[in-house]
Parts: sequence; C-alpha cells; structure tokens
Amino acid sequence: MLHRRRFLQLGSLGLSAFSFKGFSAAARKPIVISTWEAGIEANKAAWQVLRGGGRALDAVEKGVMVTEASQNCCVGLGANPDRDGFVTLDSCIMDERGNCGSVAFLERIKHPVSVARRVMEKTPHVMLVGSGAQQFAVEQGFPLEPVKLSAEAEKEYRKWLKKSEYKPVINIENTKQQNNPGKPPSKLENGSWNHDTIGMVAMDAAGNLSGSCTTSGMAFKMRGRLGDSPIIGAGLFVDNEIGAATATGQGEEVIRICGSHLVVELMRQGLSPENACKKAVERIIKIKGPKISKDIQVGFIAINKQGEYGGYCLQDGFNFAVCYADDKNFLVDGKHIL
Ligand code: SD4
Repeated sequence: MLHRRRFLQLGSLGLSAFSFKGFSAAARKPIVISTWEAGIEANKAAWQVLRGGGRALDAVEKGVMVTEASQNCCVGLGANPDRDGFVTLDSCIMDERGNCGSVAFLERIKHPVSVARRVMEKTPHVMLVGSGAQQFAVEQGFPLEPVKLSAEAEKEYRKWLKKSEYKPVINIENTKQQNNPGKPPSKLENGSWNHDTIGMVAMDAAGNLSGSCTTSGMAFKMRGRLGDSPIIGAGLFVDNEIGAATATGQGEEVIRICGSHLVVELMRQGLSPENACKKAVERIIKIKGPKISKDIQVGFIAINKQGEYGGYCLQDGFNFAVCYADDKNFLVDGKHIL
C-alpha cells in the first residue's frame, strides 16, 4: 500500500518512469526483439500473443514461425541449400524455467522451432539431430515436406555450382548498404537477404523471459555443418533472473565464446544489454586477433528484466527489430566495432 501511494505521488509529479536509489522504475513489458528486418513481421506475430497477456514462450515460437514460413527470407525450407543441394534447418527454444529444446540438421520440416519445443516438452532430452530429429517430428505429427528448392534458392545454387567455391561468408551485406550507414539494409541483387537466421527474445506481461532461434545456416555449407543457432548458450540463452540473448552471424565465432550465455552473464555483472553485447563482440575480436577480417560478421541482441534492450555487432550492416506496443515495432541499427 505504502509502495502504491508513493508511486502515485511520483506519478502525479510526472516522475513515474525513472529510477533513483531505493526506487526502481517499472520494467517495460511486455517486449519482444528479434534479429534483422524480417524481425518486424515476426515481432507482429509475437506481439499478438504478448498483448493478450500470453506467455513469452508462445510468443517466441509464433514469432519466428512467420519467418520460417516465408519463402524469401533465407530461414526456412525456402532458403539456400548446403553444398550438396539439401536444405537443412537448425533451431532451438528456451523458457523462463531453464527448459530448452533443440533440433539440428533437420530436413523437410517446415517449422523446426515447433519441433524443438516438442523436444523440450515431450522428451527427457535437449537436442535431437538429423534423421532422428526428423523421425521424432513425423511421430509428433509434423508433415514431411517435398524435397524441393524454392525458385530463388534453385537459381542461387546453380550460380554457386558454376564455381563451387567453398568460401562461406555470412551476413556481409551488399556494398550499397555499407555505403549508406544508418539506412535500412537493402536486399541483395537477387532480392533476398544475405542472412539466414532469426533470433528472438521476449518478456511477457508476467515478467517471464523466453527465446528462440531458427536458421537454415550458412548457404552452401558443408553437409552436416552446424552453426551456433541450435546450440543453447551459443545462439540463444535465457536466465529468468537476469535477461535473454540471441546471436546471428558466423556461428563458429559465436560458439567459440558461448556467445549468448556470455551476454547474459555480463548482464548479471551489471552491464546494460547493449554493453553486454558489445563486450561479447570485443571478446571475438580479442580471440581472433590479427585474423579478424572484414569477411566475418557477428551480431548479438539482448533484453534484461527491466525491459531494456540492446544489440551490438562486429561491423556495419546489422539491425534488429524492437516491439513493445501496438504502434511501436521498429528497426534499430546495430552499433558496430570494426
Ligand atoms: C549459422 N548463425 O549457421 C548462423 C547463420 C546466421 O544469418 O546467423 N545467418 O552460423
């Protein structure tokens, strides 16, 4: 009662949204953030869950399903294949109780994030891969989709086959965009984005956090290659006491530093989401030393229990979508170091 009266007094002075010693402002919630411009559409679906008082876990599943179903987003079955011509998908999900599920190297399933959720809820395990993951998905009632590349992926793959050069470069956006810092990234000449992942973290009205991450991985990758996205602690991490983080970019670099877990631990030490993401990017630079190159991109995004959000990346060209009201769903350019 005392608290409420004090809050009302402060509110009448127009001072409700601030903090000082001994009195902290109410957290901004619900809130959802997600990687890249496809995050805008994904956030809309997540917001429908959150605005109705729904659970963050449902929001982060529904949100990224939009991207998985989109044909030109380079995330789901419409995305670029591996170097042998097969689309293989990786995904994970984590809730406020530390429950998590993951699938990797999954073929012919439209919504890997939902299979990851079933792994979390229906099995005693965290991760299923390859044909075992597919078998589980089918047993759970997910239909097997035809083995067929989307028209765009087919075109790109044929182009790639001409040289078959194994030189994976992830998330380096086109020069046009790099010459226009601050402008939203432009699509590549073929109309698609040069990224293959969506990571999403959210806090619901009850103050609970969850996250999801889903990808087709690096285009024309070696068959069987996995990145960070399905790996809990690398591509995604949630700690309901502190915050949640997710990653995109060159998965190998993210795995090396347990990126998303690192971001959450840095927030535990008191860093803001943006500064925690920045420190994680700096760690990658430190580890790579002189081997750091303009061909590597990594971006992190994070939220904390106060509903503060932030992101940071290695180099120009990364952005993320932030949504915390019906009329607030916008893109933020990631600050960068290189
Ligand atoms: C991976 N991190 O497979 C993913 C790729 C990515 O936008 O983020 N692409 O390494």
